Amino acid sequence: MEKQIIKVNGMSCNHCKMSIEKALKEISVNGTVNLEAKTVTVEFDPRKSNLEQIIIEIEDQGYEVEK
Ligand SMILES: [Cu+2]
Repeated sequence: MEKQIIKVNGMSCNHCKMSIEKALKEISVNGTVNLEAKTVTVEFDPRKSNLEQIIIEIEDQGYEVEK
């Protein structure tokens, strides 16, 4: 499993947290949102998912990923 911490802007409440975590789960990524730190910690199998795909998934939910 690969672990990465992504900086994400625009997450403000539990709804944001849940929608991102749910969207990531759908692409087999274990994501944990930290609202205070404005981060998403992701754990994934690099054979099944990749960071690019994860960023797209988060942006599709309407949030801005800091690159
Ligand atoms: Cu929200």
